[in-house]
Amino acid sequence: MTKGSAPPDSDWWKSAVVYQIYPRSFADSDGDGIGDLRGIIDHLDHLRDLGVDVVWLSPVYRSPMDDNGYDISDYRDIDPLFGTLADLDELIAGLHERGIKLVMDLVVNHTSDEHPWFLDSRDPSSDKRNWYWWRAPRDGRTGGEPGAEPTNWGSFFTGPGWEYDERSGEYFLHLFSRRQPDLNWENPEVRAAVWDMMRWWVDRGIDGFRMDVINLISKTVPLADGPETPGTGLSYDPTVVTDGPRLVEFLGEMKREVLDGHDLLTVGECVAIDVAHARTYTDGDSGFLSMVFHFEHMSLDSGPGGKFDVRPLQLPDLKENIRVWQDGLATSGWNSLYWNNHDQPRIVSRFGDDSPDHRVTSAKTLGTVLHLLRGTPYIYQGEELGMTNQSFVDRSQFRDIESLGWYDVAVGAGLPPAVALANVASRSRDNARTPMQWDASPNAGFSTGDPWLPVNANHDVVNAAAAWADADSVLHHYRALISLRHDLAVVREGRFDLLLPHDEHLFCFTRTWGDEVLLVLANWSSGEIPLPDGLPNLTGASLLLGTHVDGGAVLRPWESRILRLG
Ligand code: ISL
Repeated sequence: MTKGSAPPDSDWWKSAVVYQIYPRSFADSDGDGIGDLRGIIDHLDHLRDLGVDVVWLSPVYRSPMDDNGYDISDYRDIDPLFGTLADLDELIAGLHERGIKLVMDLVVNHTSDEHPWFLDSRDPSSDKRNWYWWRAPRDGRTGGEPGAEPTNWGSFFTGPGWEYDERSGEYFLHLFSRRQPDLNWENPEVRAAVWDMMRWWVDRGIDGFRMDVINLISKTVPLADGPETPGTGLSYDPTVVTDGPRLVEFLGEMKREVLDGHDLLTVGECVAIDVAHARTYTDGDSGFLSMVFHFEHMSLDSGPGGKFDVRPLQLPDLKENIRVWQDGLATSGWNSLYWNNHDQPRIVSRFGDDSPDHRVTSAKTLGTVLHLLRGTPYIYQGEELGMTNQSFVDRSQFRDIESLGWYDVAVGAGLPPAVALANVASRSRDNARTPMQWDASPNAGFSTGDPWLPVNANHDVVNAAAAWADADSVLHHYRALISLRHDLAVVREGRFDLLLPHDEHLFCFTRTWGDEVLLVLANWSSGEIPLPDGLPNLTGASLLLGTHVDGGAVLRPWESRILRLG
């Protein structure tokens, strides 16, 4: 293979592949049923052998765990469930020894309601009062009554985004759970405290930040009602709270105060962001972040009722969305590429076919399409094994605050429980959070105790030990995809051109770099599809990687091929 030109050292993340670890569900070293840092340390060779360059670690900070650690009560300590700061230092060293960098989750739109800042802020005379969003009840209304909230904003976890505090007779804002009060970024003391904390982590040796819901930090002042979502009495329109008027200023300040002078990977999770905003935030000269996570491709299989309003994906919609982002960030800015994370159901069950006949091939083909795009690919733990959704049959099996909240509101509003259950089962974040499947033993090698979320029953077949031993596994395919990115400039940098945009079964595109052209052919269906007219001439093409070795004029179910054109 030709070794292509590498990006400048400061842009090292442009040739990187990131692996996300959700610590609660990765590996449990002490038998309490919950994953921990020592569990991760025990499995570093899995990451090295897979070939990833970076680990993004979901929150391990001190937390009451109302939202599994996305509610932080101490930014500078590790929760005892996960271990200690010494364990974290050992993890950083163990990763660095293997040439892998560490990106930490930065959750600063909100804290836990047990953070000392918020505990102080509850006192109306405290100098921390203005660190959060405290507001009087709506004019003429009595605090605590339905509808007395200062604005009609809904929480992302359903229900009002305000909680009444009797002590002062005022409400505080929480765009997520009532135990996740939003910080008031208008206050310069808040920003200074966050910069200080970020510098502390950079000095500890980390290599970047994944910034939780970072485009929510600037709110439009004065806070005002948004358009009501029919039938709810609340506004669930995310654009009311995203990309606020001072966001660019705050990110610029963060860049000057913390990021400049360090070659960090920064990825901002941005709710409801479009490609134009993404370009502004990630432009190499005038931007602030390496890349953002957007949600557009994750909402194409939902109806107007939101993520639990489940609809089938139309492949042309997905291809068009990917084209818009590939083209939109082609000359300025940079894409992140993901199918999965700790908030999304498993991609092989969602966009692929997780039946025994097609699970392996469809997981490989989904990986092929994603990893052959231009941008930085993210692999979520277990994706490299083709892990599937859990089969949930009862409300009692869910642990996720968002899933439980949505189910209860939907059933309360009259949706038949069986329908609500089916919808929540297909989209629940718990699908991503079942324990990592290491081997075929009773708890999949995840824990010797009772796992906090049941292990998927298919771990006897779907597990890392089996995958390492099988040259045709999803895992080995992912390894090969990662190597292609490392080895080929055309994979990292090449221009993207979508082919056959309206085809309902085929996802085909080329990547071009100088005179080198790669053609990706992917059958996105469980049936056979003949190769249609309109593809480039395949004479002299060579197969770089495929789900099958023997090419022909028909693509078999979920077959994909990466071809170098002659
Ligand atoms: O899961 C979601 C989208 O399908 C959202 O509701 C999600 O909460 C949103 O994308 C923001 O996510 C991030 O912030 C949340 C936390 O619960 C998520 O785990 C995190 O990724 C609040 O910190």
